[in-house]
Amino acid sequence: MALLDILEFPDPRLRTKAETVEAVDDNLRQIIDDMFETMYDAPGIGLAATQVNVHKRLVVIDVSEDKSEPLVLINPEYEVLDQELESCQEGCLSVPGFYEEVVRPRHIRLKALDRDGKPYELEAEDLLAVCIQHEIDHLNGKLFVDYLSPLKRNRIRKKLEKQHRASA
Ligand code: QAP
Ligand code: CO
Repeated sequence: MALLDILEFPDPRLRTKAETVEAVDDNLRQIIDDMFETMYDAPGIGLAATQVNVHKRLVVIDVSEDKSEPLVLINPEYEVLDQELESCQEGCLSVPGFYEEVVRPRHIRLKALDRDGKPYELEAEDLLAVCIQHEIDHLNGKLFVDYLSPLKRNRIRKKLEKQHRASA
């Protein structure tokens, strides 16, 4: 097991579109284990492979309070189940220290492969639904700050760039 480095906004590598996973093998399971360790260490509730500079369609999520509901999403897809929207305060391990309201559909159906490569489906609402959408955005090179006004996004970018310069 190993902790992985997390890319931070505005790193251009976060804009990479991830590739479909062709084989769910031990090599991929090693990355999955390292991603869970990295997410729990942070601590966070979701981490996409893009954030650790692995450009495969792979996400780990656990929205429980006690690390009891680990979810692996390989090649995930979702459909919106009803038109109801919900505003949720979102954060991101790639945008540390910033939290903003984002509006998204509140009820979705997810289809993905699990860590054995087996297909599954689940319906998700509220925090889990938001988290799934946030993480799948990462696989498409999209960040929650893209939903904010350019003014807010640029403020966040400048503050993070300043921190990155200070720690370099
Ligand atoms: C995505 O984000 C998410 O700024 C997962 O300093 C977040 O796990 C979806 C984190 C909220 C829905 C609602 C953020 C940790 C963790 C930070 C995370 C930080 C330390 C973010
Ligand atoms: Co994120």
